[in-house]
Amino acid sequence: MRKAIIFGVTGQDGSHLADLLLEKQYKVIGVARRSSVDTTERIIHTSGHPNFMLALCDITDVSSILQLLKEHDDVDEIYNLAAQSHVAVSFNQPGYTWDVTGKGCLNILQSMVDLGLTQARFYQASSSEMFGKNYDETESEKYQNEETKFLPQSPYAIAKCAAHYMVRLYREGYGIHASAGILFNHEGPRRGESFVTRKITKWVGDFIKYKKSVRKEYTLKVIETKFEEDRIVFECASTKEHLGSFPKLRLGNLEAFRDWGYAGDYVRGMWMMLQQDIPDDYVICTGETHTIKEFLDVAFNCVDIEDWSNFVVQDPQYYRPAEVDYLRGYNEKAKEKLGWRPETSFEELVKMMVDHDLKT
Ligand code: NAP
Ligand code: G4F
Repeated sequence: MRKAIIFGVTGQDGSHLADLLLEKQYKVIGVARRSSVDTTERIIHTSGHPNFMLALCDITDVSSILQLLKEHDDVDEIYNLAAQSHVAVSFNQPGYTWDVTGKGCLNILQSMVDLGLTQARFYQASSSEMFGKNYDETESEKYQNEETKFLPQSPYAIAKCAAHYMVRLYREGYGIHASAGILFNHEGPRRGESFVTRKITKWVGDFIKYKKSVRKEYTLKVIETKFEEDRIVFECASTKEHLGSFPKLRLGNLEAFRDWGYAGDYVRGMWMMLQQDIPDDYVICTGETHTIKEFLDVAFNCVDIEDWSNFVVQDPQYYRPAEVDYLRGYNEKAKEKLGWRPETSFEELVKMMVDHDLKT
């Protein structure tokens, strides 16, 4: 039975990857860090699985990595998905982001070398954020691929670049089978609630549930919707009695373009990279790009709201000191060499997330 270690198993991708590897009959060692609250919500369904084991380790603490790897020195595949992964947060906590997102990767790679774990294959979660402001251009399109130069725009992206170069160094310098997936944004119902896609779908779900609860409580009244500066107000059409209100959705820059795919599709790409004889770096993306405004269009359309402008407030607190304006990947290498392709369309992704947030 093949054995895999997943650093960051409690995160969105870690939980999808654990599902995939368990399906493939791996023994999975899922690594979580110590927390005062339960962080296993996304992997709760794996608890009790005979091939799944949870281990405690923090990637900023080399001794804890060494301990873990010594205990599992027969490991076949090591996936580093652990990170302080929020770009906006990285501007407020740059040093911490560096320690986790940048140095954490080095800590794992060097521990592999120190322990002589050269049989194990390594995956690093690199990011399209590394391209930052840069893209390549033909007459008809703008895109990023494996050859596009990095021009990072945040402490997060700079830490990811450092880790990415570290992977190449340990591959070439120490002969480790280390690959990096340059993944473009990927989302789904397990996405953290402060990333823009999930923030939108969660708000839509909560708003519709709230509206239904007002309707249920005031079944005999004709209800009118009024838009105030910060809130959506429900009142009785005839008496103007206040029946309830809901805060508007507060967002930052709505003009940025992102290449959004489904996380469940992307973890397949990670696994495929480690099945290759030769380690390498691959872009994983859909090849389509949409603005946040377009995401809003589709999400609000799912609940039959055609114009979202009255429901959204643009709030300067969500603007970043530096922005990544345009991300659109080119996935030919992954298609050709790995046989990977995305299976979920943009519209299917948004609908999947809205449907989930309407139910929960
Ligand atoms: P996520 O949901 O934020 O998950 C991050 C994981 O890292 C969580 O399990 C977190 O644990 C863990 N972690 C944080 N600090 C740690 C530490 N010091 N030691 C050990 N574990 C630690 O991120 P994701 O969306 O699944 O992304 C997975 C990886 O891919 C990240 O490295 C991210 O930067 C990268 N990436 C993501 C995307 C995307 O669009 N999702 C695109 C490109 C690259 P807690 O649960 O305790 O917080
Ligand atoms: O959803 P976001 O926070 O994702 P971002 O910054 O693109 O980063 C994500 O994808 C990267 C891959 O490219 C990963 F490496 C990284 O770990 C993370 O998963 O923001 C997307 C866009 C930005 O342009 C942001 O300025 O949405 C804009 N935005 C507008 N209003 C907002 C908001 N972002 C957030 N988080 N919250 C808002 O209210």
